[in-house]
Amino acid sequence: MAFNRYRQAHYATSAHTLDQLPPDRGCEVAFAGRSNTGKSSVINAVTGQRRLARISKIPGRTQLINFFPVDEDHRLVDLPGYGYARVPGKLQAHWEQTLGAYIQQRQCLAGVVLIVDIRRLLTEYDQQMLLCCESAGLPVHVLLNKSDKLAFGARKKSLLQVEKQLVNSSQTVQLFSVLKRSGTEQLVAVLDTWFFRADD
Ligand SMILES: Nc1nc2c(ncn2[C@@H]2O[C@H](COP(=O)(O)OP(=O)(O)OP(=O)(O)O)[C@@H](O)[C@H]2O)c(=O)[nH]1
Ligand SMILES: [Mg+2]
Repeated sequence: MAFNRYRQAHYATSAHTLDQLPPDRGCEVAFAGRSNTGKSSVINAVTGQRRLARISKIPGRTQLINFFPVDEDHRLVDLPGYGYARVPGKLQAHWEQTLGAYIQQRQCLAGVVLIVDIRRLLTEYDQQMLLCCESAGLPVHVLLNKSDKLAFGARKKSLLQVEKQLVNSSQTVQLFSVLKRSGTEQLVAVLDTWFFRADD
């Protein structure tokens, strides 16, 4: 197995508002997506740590922006899920605004991993996220997570369908399953490109 530096990740801090973010230095990759698609589970899978990010069967578990430094200059960021109807309206609006502003303003953000449930494909919110990232000049890598829930043929079909919905050539997509532990190496390769391309 290829070297995975993300195993060194640890929890550092959380933010509820933009003024609580750590200094805008170094390089960051954010994990975004609807509630309950598996953002926190993917962070645990890629870091090989079962309890680094908190996961839950109940949507809306991650309610803060959580920062996981890999080293002094590189951080993974677990974002609260969007589009969960049962989160009170005021809180939902707060997060929609905060996430939008984070993506547009954060200078050290190098890319966004957008996690979707393969059974739902891209929702309207996800499509807005693709456009938001495009206007911020950020690459997006879409994970079709929970691919264990579909048979081989249906998985391929979903992959082709989402490929067609991407809005530019810096947006890519792959199949992923936390449960089956599949897709991690491909994801690590994308993270390495975003984080370390400039250093090589
Ligand atoms: N079958 C299956 N279940 C998964 C997979 N990934 C995550 N889950 C389950 O999906 C549920 C939600 O996972 P989380 O990682 O908490 O999702 P999240 O996107 O961080 O959710 P919020 O923080 O609430 O937005 C949990 O019950 C996970 O065990 C997967 O690949 N396959
Ligand atoms: Mg979460």
